[in-house]
Amino acid sequence: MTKYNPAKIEKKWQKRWEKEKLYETKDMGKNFMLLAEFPYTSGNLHMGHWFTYSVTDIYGRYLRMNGYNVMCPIGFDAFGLPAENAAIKNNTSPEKWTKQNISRMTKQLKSIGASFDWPRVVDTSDPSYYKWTQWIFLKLYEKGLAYRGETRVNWCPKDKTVLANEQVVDGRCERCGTPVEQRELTQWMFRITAFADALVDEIDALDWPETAKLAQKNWIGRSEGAIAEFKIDNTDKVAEVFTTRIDTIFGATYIVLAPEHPLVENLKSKISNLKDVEEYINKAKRKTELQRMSEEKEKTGVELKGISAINPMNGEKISVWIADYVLAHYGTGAVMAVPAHDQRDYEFAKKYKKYKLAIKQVINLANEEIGDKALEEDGELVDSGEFTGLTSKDARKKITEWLKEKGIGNFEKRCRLHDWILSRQRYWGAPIPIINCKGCGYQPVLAEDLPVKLPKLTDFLPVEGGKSPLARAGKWLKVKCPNCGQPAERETDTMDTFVDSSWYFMRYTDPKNDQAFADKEKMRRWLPVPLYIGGREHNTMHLLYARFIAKALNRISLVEFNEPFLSRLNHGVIMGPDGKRMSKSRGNVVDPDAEVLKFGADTVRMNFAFMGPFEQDYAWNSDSIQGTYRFLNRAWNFVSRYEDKKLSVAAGKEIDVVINRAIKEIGDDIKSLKFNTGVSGLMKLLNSLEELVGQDYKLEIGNYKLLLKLLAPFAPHLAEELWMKVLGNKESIHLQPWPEYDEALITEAEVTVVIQINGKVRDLVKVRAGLSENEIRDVVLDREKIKLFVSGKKIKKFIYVPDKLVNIVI
Ligand code: ANZ
Ligand code: ZN
Repeated sequence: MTKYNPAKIEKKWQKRWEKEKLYETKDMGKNFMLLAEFPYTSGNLHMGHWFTYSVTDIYGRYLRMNGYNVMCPIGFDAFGLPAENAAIKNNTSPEKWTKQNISRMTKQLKSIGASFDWPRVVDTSDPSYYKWTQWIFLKLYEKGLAYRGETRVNWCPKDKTVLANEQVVDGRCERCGTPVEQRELTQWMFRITAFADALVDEIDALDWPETAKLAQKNWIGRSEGAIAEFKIDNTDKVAEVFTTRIDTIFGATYIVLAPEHPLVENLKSKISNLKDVEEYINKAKRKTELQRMSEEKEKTGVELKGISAINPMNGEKISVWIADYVLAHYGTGAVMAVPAHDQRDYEFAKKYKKYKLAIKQVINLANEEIGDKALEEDGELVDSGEFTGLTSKDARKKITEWLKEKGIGNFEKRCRLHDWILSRQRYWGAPIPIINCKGCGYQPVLAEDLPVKLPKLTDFLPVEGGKSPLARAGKWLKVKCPNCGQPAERETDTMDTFVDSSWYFMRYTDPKNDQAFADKEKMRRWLPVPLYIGGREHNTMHLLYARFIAKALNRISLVEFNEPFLSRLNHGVIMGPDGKRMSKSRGNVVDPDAEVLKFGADTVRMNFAFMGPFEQDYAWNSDSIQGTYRFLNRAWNFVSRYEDKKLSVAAGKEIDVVINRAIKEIGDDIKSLKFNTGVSGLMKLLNSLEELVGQDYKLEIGNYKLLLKLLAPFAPHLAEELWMKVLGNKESIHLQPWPEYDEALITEAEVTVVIQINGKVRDLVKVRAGLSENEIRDVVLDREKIKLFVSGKKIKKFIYVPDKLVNIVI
């Protein structure tokens, strides 16, 4: 018997599988694209990548054994700032840096032993890929879904580029930590707001974690309300406000405008404290949106003296202010302030007490009075003229109708979502395929002239005035206008890398196509993606952008699906052994390559599966990996001994029960993505088999084969080696079907348990009969639906009627 030596067998099988094209997918079959987020080309695979790809691969192998034509694609998200920064620092080119990283990461990815379909690999920085990123941009441009517009942007003065809101962390650039400034710039944008309703309404039908759905809804921030006009006294001007609480309008005791609101400019001649006002405006302009929205921050503002507005409901004259907590680009950039019922307005009115901003209660709530907080809930209207006595809900409808009749208001929906700014003033991205002609304006590059290739440069520092380094590429820059033939210039902005990654999964279906971004028939066979696995940090941007691009392409009939990812699984984060996020500065980074050298890829893969539910975060634990390694050694020795003993005669019923139950349980676990219990199942199975053999039972070869098949998705190299070399098979274990089980041998009944929260039925769950209270508690609290209700709340009581009902009191 030989000793288990992963170093010897793993490389061998990886090479052989690749040579025999074991995981190269054909288009026909029961197709299943098992998508895991592709890596950014940072140069190194870290624990998070290993976690994602090894666990995803377990599922992929299981599906393949169950008759699916599984595609496990892989690629590289290869454009982006770090390449450029590294190039500047190390005096090389972003291209070289990226290509080196790709080749290093390819080696690392291969060492996982995952069933990646390598010939389908995509590299978003390759001209054969970004040609189609550019083509998609042009299609959207043609339909008015890409446009150029003036916008206030976050600007990093060090990286000299525009940042998305999400790339600003605590007012600083996510990448380099420099405080972010605000600038007005003309930028290329995608009209994602045109799809806001669809993006909200169509997410419910998807099989996604509720947390991800909620994150997108909050991000889009749709709210339904009304607009109303407040006349500015002694002028022909009006301030139009957007409110979700028009029922409180009788309590509106002043108006607040965003500092950038055009009315301020228009009313200048009437403002008596103009100097103070202008000073305030200048200060506000330097803050980011997030700083301005911050709830904790003390509210500041300044009154526009000499100006007053008129409350349209009761004719009262009220003062007009500007304050930076009112955002210029949300709603109408103006709010009616109701200090009695809005906390921000309340704090503001208290702060500027000396101006006597009245706090006028117009909503009654049973037994509640305004103390040191506004009364924000719905209630019954008081002091509200003819609307007194209505509920808030009825009043919102009636008051809006009243305003509408008078022509000074209407129902209105607004979204917090802004259009997607895709311009980046950087080099290492897909050039925006536009030509700027003095006579004809912005002209699209002709489709036959795509790709607009990145020119070779030596200097990647941004050009003064915030222009992309491409502004330095003299020769590349000068082209003829495709419309009039006169000398013109290329656009020098490149695209946000989120554009590249918004469609990469489509390219996997047809990665070499040079006539289309992907063939329609091929997309029909593979898309939409049935399961997408990735990190929860992508709940909003990447996932939202990909949904938008799918919807936009669908609207222009380029794809047939309207949602790209039918289900989504968010994996957890692997922390350092100290339970903190792994980082070089903390010195708690565990390098997966080193672990592979010590234990082999099979152990590392299996250990990830074993750590716990895929969705949760874990601290790296070296005991657990030792344990997994010992288990694989035992499995190796157990099967290896088969040859020594030459066992032959059939085993008794006891073995059949053990094995049939294992097939079902391990299969069910993998199918429902509960990989950790799958591994425990395997451990249990091996224990039982070892015991039985210890009691002098004899196993037939079929039992050994079975054990290996169940092990194959988790430890593919070990299983293959034993399958071929010890049990003497000729065809790869990874092409074998998943074993079937005999239902009759697994007699344990299943029951359906009703789950209630505070007495209301919220969910049902099928479980094995006879679970204990602790067992059912784990099952119940792990359910997405239940988590939504329970998370952050205290469980007062957990009532269990065995096999029938659970009631959680919170
Ligand atoms: C009066 C009012 C009374 C309000 C009340 C709330 C409570 P969401 O739900 O997020 O859409 N608002 C409107 N435009 C704003 C802007 N540009 N910047 C900051 N705040 C703005 O919030 C809508 C509410 O946010 C609106 O309803 C308005 O305040 C404020 F008892 O109007 B409300
Ligand atoms: Zn022209």
